[in-house]
Amino acid sequence: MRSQAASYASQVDVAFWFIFIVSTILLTGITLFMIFCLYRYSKKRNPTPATFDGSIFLETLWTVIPTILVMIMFYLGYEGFLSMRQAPADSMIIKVYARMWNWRFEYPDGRKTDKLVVPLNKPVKLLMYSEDVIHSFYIPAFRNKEDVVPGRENFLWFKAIEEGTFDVLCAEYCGDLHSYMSTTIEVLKQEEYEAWEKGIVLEIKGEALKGKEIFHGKGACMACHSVDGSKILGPTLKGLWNSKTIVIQDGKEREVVANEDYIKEAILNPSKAITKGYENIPMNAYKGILDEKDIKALVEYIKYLGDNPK
Ligand SMILES: [Cu+2]
Repeated sequence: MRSQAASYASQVDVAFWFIFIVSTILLTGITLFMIFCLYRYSKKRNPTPATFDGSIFLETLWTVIPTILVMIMFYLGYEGFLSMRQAPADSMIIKVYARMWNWRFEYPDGRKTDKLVVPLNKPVKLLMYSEDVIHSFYIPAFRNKEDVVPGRENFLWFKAIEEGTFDVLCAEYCGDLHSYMSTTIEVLKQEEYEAWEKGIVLEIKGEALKGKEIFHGKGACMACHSVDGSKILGPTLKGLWNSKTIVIQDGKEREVVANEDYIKEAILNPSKAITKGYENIPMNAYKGILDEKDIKALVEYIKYLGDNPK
């Protein structure tokens, strides 16, 4: 049997095989019985027709047995359905964008990829959007499938329990190149996943990379500023580049554009203007700690965080 690579895949298979086997037995049994009756009770063999009265026993039998079978099918199906529609609260969120004729994935830190990479044994919730027509996100090895409908958000969650690379398909005919609308999902061990995550982030080069090192190293900027959009002591640096921000300067609100000059000033003279909504926690003044070159590198890093990958 194909691999059951998601936590609920075996439930789907149990329901499928139960229904398939019961249907096969019934189809075969009824067909054989019909053929037997045609032969055994033909007019040739039975010139005088017989009459029958109802049989309580038979009527009960063919009411009760199918009812039990159908209830078992319902139970197996409903159980599987519940597991598939209840995403654990700690699921990692990945956004999926479908369009004619490809899939794009967006990770919590803003990275975008065209194949899905997920950690092993971790619940992942996909929030899915279509940019044009109806598509259907389908991972056969995971036994899941969900329509992606324009104008509304759909979700699908899974916990991958098997390492490897599996096919991702579109299961809704969506135009000429529908059959090319496929990609893969790669399930990696936690450590490998983290390495992959860093690998992509490390695609930054040159000055921006130097800036990143200063950010984590002698600048210790990460103590107060996040790069993933979360709010800690100071404003996040994600998306800061060239954005408009309200600051409080000399007791008055002022709108600034976070360009090179503003960022330089904010590093060297941090208390001069405070971003609205944040406390004036005296940031280290970096005069004398960071030189002109370091600051230039930090600006490059912030630039990188702003427009890549977005
Ligand atoms: Cu499609």
